[in-house]
Amino acid sequence: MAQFEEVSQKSAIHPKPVGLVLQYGTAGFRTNSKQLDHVMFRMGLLATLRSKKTKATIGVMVTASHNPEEDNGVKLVDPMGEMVTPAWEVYATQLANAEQEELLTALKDVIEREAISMAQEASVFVGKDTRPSSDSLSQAVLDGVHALGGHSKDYGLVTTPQLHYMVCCQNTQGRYGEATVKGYYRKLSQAFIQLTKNVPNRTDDQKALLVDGANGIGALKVCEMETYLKNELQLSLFNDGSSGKLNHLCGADYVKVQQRAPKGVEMTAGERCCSYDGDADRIVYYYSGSAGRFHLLDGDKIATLISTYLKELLTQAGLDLQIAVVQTAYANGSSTQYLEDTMKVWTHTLLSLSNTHMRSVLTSPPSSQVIVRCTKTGVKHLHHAAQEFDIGVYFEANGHGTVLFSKAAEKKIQKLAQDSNTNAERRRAALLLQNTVNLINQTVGDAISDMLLIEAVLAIRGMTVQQWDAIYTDLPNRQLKVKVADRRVIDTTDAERRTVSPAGLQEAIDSLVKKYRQARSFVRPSGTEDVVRVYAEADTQESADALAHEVSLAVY
Ligand code: 16G
Ligand code: ZN
Repeated sequence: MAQFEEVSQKSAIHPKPVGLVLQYGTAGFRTNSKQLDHVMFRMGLLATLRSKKTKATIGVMVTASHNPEEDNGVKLVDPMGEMVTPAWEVYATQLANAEQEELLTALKDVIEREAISMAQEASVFVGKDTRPSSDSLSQAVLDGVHALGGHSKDYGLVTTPQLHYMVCCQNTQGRYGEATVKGYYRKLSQAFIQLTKNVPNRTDDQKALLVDGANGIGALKVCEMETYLKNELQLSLFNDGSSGKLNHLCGADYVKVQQRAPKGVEMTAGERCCSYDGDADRIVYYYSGSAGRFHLLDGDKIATLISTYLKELLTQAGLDLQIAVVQTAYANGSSTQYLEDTMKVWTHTLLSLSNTHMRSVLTSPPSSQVIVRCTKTGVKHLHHAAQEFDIGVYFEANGHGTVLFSKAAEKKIQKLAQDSNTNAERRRAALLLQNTVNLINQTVGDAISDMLLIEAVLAIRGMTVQQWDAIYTDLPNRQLKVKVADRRVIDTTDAERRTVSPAGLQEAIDSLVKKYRQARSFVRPSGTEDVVRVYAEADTQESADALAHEVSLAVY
């Protein structure tokens, strides 16, 4: 077939280094950019097949997120803007690792197994981050798409969540928004302005935010967005890519892991600051406290802020929607405890404090608790778990997360917001909820959208960053990496909180943990690096450090 001849010819321009084996990991392929040309071409092919199979537009994002600038990577985006389904991750690995002369066989194998009609049209959206290698690598993706006769739209430089958004907009015929970068800015900024416009007396100080763009795509895109925000948010941008290196001593991952401010951000005491990662799908906040002490507000603090805000609005609106927070093993023990215990009390308090008029409109009292779930690391696991609830707030401690609303929940909110017979207080809460839905990028974690949401919540609740931080106090914690001969010998269970192999390891961890107060520790093989990760928390930093160290020795 002519189509396959074209694939043969073009694949010769993107040859695979003999013997090279790569894995579609937690978030796609990720390695030194020099090893990826053939992978990109082949992901162009696979995305085209996925598009034919789903009869929908598929996305391909060229990025290696928070990895060093020399690396690159690629991930596929499914029709609703979610990460590609696991069965196709297997195909991705098979296709990437087929030697040059086996490529057509591997391709035909996918076509056959998925019973794909090659006559079906295909459409693929492609985006890339700011790495020097991203230009030629995204071109290789496009070559792959065209070699199989697929249509492509090259969005060029976009954040990962922007590309996810475009795919979702396209496949929902615009119901989710317009599939353009401008459409994205318009939707989010309108929602933000609607949310904040009635907040009384917002001072310039309250509107000011320092942003560390990690010298990456997020810096570029937040700059483009600024005019749409009409001074309702005043950003001071650092690490904008004009001089520094991508993710080098800056960005969300650096700040979270090192627990210190990024290079180049000039912050004065009490100022709100945030950092994006290299493809702007993660965000963390921080500020400098008294005596210059660094305070981090990570994904757990973000989830707490957002879920308490949503819970409050649901109560005010009298909407009985179930709300859950999905975390991973990395969630700080204090955050889990706060959500499980304190929120229950808090909601009761709120109900008893509410005025009689408000109580009278509550047909049935909202369920009093926020449900807390723990899943394995990786956005796809959290996203999947969050889909089970009316409202699922998911965040990894590293700052990757978003909120999902079920279709039924969105409808209830919309109906109430439009109901002119509803009393003013309920309607106000429903309108705030509606704009909150519009502000959130539900396809995947989005640093820009999350930033706007956090800023809106702080404004609406009249909270300072210190007050937000004081909701609960993090347990001191430490993360370490351990190099081992083969990290795959470690097998985990219970959402990665316990090991089942090698034999004896969990018992060793258990007895070490017993030595410390409020302690917890776990180990897991990384899905993105050839290391084993160790996490420990305890009542003091010294104890957390000591425990992490002792557990890492047990891993050898
Ligand atoms: C990837 C994941 C992130 C996860 C991290 C864990 C996505 C989009 N990204 O970056 O969610 O926290 O991997 O890395 O899923 P690790 O397995 O090396 O600890
Ligand atoms: Zn990222």
